[in-house]
Amino acid sequence: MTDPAMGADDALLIVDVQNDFCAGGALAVPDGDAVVPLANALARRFPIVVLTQDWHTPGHASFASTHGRSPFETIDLAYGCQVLWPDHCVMGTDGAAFHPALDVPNAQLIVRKGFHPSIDSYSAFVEADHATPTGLAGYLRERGVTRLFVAGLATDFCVAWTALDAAKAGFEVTIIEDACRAIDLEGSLEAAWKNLAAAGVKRAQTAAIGGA
Ligand code: VGL
Ligand code: ZN
Repeated sequence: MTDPAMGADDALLIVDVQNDFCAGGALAVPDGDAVVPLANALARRFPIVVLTQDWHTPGHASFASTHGRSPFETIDLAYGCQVLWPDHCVMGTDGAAFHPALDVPNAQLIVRKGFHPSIDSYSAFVEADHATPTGLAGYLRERGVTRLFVAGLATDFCVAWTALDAAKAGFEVTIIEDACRAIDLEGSLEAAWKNLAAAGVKRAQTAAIGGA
């Protein structure tokens, strides 16, 4: 199945293709680097391209070290259950920088998220308190976007939460499956696909996007 050519109301969102999620990074996603060439190629087919960056304060509430706990344990925070991660994507550090081979000169907006010290944000739309907006929905709406295509890292966390919130905000959402990689923590990938399907989020392959 080939998608119709991208139109003026189609946007690509490239999620968290940052050093800490790639090989050698603090929270390396298995095979995470593999999304880079796909993201680069996809970006050239879209009139509107947005990048996201996970962007935490030192001592962020999502870091295990902040609580004297071990990575991948969970903890109850004010807004609910939080997975505790190794320190990653600390604002301004090399780990928070985009992968050096990410080559998307036509990206028009970079959304940083997770910068409130006590709130995580997997989603590029609404922080983990389910209340604090990033402003991305308004930006996309003002630019006339109706269809949103999502690629990047990690499928089962930031990509999934972003896609779910995008669908909730009224966008028609497609995850470009081969341009994503997952962390897959205790069944999180399967659970994510289930939630995504229930929310009406579609799945596609890079080759079918934009009449490549
Ligand atoms: C992410 C865990 C923690 C992601 C970000 O980009 O999927 N995962 N912070
Ligand atoms: Zn994070």
